[in-house]
Amino acid sequence: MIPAPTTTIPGAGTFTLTATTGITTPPELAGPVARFVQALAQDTGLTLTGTTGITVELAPTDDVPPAVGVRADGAPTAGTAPPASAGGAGAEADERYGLEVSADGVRVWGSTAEAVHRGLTSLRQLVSEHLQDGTAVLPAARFVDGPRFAWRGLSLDVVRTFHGPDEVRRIIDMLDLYKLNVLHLHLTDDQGWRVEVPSRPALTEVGATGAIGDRPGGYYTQAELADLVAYAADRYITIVPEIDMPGHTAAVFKAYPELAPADPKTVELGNGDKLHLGTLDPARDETWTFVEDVLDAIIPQFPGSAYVHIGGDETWGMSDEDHAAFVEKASALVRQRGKRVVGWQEIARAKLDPADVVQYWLDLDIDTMADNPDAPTPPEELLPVLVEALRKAKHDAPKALEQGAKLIVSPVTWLYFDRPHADVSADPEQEKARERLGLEFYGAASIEHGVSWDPAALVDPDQIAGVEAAIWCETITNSDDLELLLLPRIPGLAEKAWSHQTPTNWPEYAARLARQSPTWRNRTWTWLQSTEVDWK
Ligand code: TNX
Repeated sequence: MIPAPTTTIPGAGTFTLTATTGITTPPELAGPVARFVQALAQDTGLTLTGTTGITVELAPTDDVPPAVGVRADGAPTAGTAPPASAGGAGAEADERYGLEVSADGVRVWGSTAEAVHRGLTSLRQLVSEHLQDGTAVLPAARFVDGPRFAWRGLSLDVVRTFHGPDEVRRIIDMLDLYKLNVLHLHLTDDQGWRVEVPSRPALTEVGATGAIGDRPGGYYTQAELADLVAYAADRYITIVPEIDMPGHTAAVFKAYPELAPADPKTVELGNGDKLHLGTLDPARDETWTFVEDVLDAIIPQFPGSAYVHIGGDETWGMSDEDHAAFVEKASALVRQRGKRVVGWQEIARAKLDPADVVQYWLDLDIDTMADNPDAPTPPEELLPVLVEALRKAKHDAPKALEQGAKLIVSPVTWLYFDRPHADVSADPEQEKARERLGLEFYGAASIEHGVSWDPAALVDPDQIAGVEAAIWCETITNSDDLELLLLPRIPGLAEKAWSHQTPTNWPEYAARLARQSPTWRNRTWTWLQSTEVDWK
């Protein structure tokens, strides 16, 4: 199984699961059970039609430690008091479950429907691993399991390449299979605006038309987003919206030129892409009318998220004072609307509230990265603007912690899935795609590299809000490209975010990873067929 369960106790005997197996369930668990049956059929082709064999029930499992960090839906994790700030969902969200296979049958339990859902996800993986000709002979065992971190996410860039709702649902399915519970949608950036704001129609009519180069633009209608939010919520995944401000706003300026600086400059990056230097101006009233219009339209579309991500990153050319003024006012507007603030680490240069969450991404030390074998290799000549950004970034995480905020761990070195793959594909066609995918200046990273770290070695676990990977789509042109960079990296993310088992033993992990491929094949997910893994 991936992520590895907290405890596994082998038993005696086996249970044989076939299409004539069925599930006994109390009515409160009918939803998770129906979705399990459907997902198992998609994973394996096996449709359960019987009435007995698997029993699910609501029963507490507190014999593994509760998760550390915060939840994106604002619910307190097991064992923590509800946070005082507004926006919390109230009810405790305990994800810990038990799963027992014995000669008599399979039992899955947990104190919440969410916990039972996570346990049934483990059962999907067990069945897939043991299935042969429509029969899964499951070895008896008792698993008691729970997450290490409460926020386990993926940040998805839907701007540089627009990914439509069908593709986003495939990504949600991947997150679900690996017990990840946050999809952070990067909805706005220089190249496009991807979400409807009815009071600001030009954002979608004008701002959504582009992407990088001549790739098609696009945006999610309110109805499409509502469907995605519900699809994710059915799988206990929270979609957290990001509105990136005050930088990365060229699409806003295209739609509403009156918000743009007098002379917005760009810097060519030499790879067909460019940095946009213009930012929203905190000194102008029209900036704040705009931000309020956007927040008032976006927040109701994500009722399950206790957080709004305000971006705050890479405000090229903006003074520190203006950046801080912008972040503080935008954050206040978010809090006034009952939501908590999350932002990229640059927001730590402003005054934070201890309930804010800061996403730590720039783990690169400009002075030592050239000698660090794990870190991306800096190009010979970094643009001066990037050197300056890296020098400042060093102080962000300490500043966040000094202010009492927690960190989402998203280091470029370990969790930027737009690093090229170092592993070679066994498939010649795929090998061609691999060679053009990922940002060259990051340097390539192997699948083994992706599991050879520990979040707790970077940040004290008590100060970790969660663990989140990021996929940026500058080099990605379609959904095959996207999936090729995501898989097999997503399971590695889950191993770090959910599993308590650390360090990861590569041969043991690679064997578990190999057993995932039948499900991926059945799901038609594209994955890097690395020659380092003995795929089934
Ligand atoms: C930095 S990470 C960015 C993105 C780029 C990414 C490429 C962050 C907060 N900003 O705008 O797409 O690098 O990896």
